[in-house]
Amino acid sequence: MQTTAVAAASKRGKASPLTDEQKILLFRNLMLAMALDRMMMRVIRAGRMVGFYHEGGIALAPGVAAGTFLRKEDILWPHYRAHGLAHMLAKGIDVKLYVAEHMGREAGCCKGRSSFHFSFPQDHVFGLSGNIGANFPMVVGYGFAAKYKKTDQVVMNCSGDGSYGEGRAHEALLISALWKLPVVFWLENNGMAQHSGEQDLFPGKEISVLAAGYGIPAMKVDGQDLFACAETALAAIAHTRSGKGPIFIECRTLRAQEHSVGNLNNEGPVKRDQKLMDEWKATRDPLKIAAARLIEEGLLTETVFTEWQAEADKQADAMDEFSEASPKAMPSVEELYTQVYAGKGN
Ligand SMILES: Cc1ncc(C[n+]2csc(CCOP(=O)(O)OP(=O)(O)O)c2C)c(N)n1
Ligand SMILES: [Mg+2]
Repeated sequence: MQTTAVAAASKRGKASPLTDEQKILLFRNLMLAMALDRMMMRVIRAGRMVGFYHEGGIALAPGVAAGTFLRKEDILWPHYRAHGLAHMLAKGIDVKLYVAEHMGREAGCCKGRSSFHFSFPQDHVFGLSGNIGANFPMVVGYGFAAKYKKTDQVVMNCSGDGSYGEGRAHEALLISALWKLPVVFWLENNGMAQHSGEQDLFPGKEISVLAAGYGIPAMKVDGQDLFACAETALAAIAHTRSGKGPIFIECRTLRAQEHSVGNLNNEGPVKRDQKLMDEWKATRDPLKIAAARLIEEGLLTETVFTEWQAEADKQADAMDEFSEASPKAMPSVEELYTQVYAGKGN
């Protein structure tokens, strides 16, 4: 078992491989992702969203880290929580198209037809699914194609702890290891899978030990520490790009709110620990942790923090306004058959 605790590395300060510019970029990506997540929550609570939203809350640092260092041609399967917002924003999608899509507008990335079953093919995000575990067969295919075509593409495969109880996950680990496919298995473990707690789903001590059974190296990281996550992502991407095959990363975080909007009183048999959630929100907010680090390193001041925060909120509001200004998706009967696999029949 090659589990390495890397979270401590980021606290070594100078030993960090991240440049000052990279730290600022990561920080501002996280700030914008969290501002957008808040805006999306306002929109759905106001009844202006089509379909669901699954709040990211204080668990968006791993997503930002996973997306920030990918090249355009690298393939990203984002975790469905916050509908991949943090991952895709960091990879460079046009986020206003994501917002408009959720609001069922023609300006959306899939013309408002998809809710969160969309894609950004131009950015090599070929899909996102509400079917938990749907990523696994897909990323093996992407990885196989990348290797077969002799590219040095990396496949960033992000998903939650809930997906690793599925047979598909184990098949994907096995085949990726056997064929040395360039897949990063990026697990965002928030301790919950809808109504089930981790302890009800996994008999072992931690999920990352699964990787050892397939000979895949694994690393664990504190998911609240943006820079530790980013260092881990850099190392994982370098490992995979160099042809060494898959790698497994477990980011530890917490779902500090309900599963999705409207589920507050429907949390199933697992009683959530409100005190723990409040405590994490107060003391383990990844943006505050990263800000403290940047201030300590002389890269940020309280005043600049406030300015950037206001800017991020303004950007998020502008994307809401952009979406509102676009016509509601109202496909004609003829159009219903376009861009779907099913045909009209005989
Ligand atoms: C195949 C399948 N089974 C069950 C569900 C219902 N479901 C939706 S989200 C979810 C939990 C996913 O947990 P996890 O992957 O840990 O992500 P998290 O919500 O914790 O971020 C489940 C079981 C589903 N969408 N797809
Ligand atoms: Mg989970």
